[in-house]
Amino acid sequence: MSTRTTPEVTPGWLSWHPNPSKPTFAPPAGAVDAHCHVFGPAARFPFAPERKYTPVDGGKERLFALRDHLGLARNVIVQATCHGTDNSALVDALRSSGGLARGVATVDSEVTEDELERLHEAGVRAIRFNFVKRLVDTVPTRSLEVIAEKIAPLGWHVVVYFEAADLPELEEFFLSLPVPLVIDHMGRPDVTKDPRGPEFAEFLDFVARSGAWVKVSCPERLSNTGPPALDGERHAYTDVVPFARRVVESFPDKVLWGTDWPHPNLTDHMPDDGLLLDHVPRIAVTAAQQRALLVDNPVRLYWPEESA
Ligand code: 0GY
Repeated sequence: MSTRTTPEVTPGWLSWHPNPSKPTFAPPAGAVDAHCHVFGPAARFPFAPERKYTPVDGGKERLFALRDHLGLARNVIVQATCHGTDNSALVDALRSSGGLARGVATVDSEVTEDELERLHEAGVRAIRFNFVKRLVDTVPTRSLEVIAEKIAPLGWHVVVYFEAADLPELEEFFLSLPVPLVIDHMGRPDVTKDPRGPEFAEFLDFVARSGAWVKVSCPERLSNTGPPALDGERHAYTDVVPFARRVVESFPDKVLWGTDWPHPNLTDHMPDDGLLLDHVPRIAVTAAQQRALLVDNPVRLYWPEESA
């Protein structure tokens, strides 16, 4: 008999939207949700003891049902900090996806070649380095360098998550990495600032210098104006639009998009995932931009064998 108990969810935690709307935007065939997570279920895949939050379960079945509901074809599942370096839930989801999901794992510097091979075989193509202090304890730079050196021969990349204010001190380290770089959520800009002002210009300059890929994701996390106040109005998170549009216009072949389902650590509202998809044609305004953002770019990065 199992002795596992279900841990108590973080007080105030908002669960995923129970009934997302159908988007009015029809994504192009083969569209990829390139940033989403699986949480547990905790009874089968316990959360890490060192985690900073305990979410409501958000398992693979629900994720794959959302993919189909939104008219998307594939997922890139990113290891969430609540699972630490235990990638079991991620690997289980990848293996159950019938090839429709690839993954971004978290490992420590002791990871063996055999373990990396096992992850590769399951569909992992990247490692995530997280620098957001409310989510993780600091990992020494040398350990991250060791990980980057170990994954380079596999052709993997590193996904980085950081707060905008921390980019100046991280830049040199990022530029020294021997693998491609993918930046989560546009480097978390302060969207009360001018999208053409010096702060965002510095970010765009870093992207140009580093050749990084950028996820134009998480308007719900970055927005101060929030979702629409009126039922039926589908134009949400308007303050984030000019930032994301600028990234898409500047780097059309290096942008990625994702839902961020099940949306960890949101305290004021839970987004309707259908609305999030309706955000896409506002930030990628031409059919060519939409196809690059949703299909060609993520396939090049996560299913490179198909674009060879
Ligand atoms: C995201 C954002 C967050 C959390 C995590 O792994 C995580 O716990 O990424 C956040 O709290 O901003 O990408 O899901």
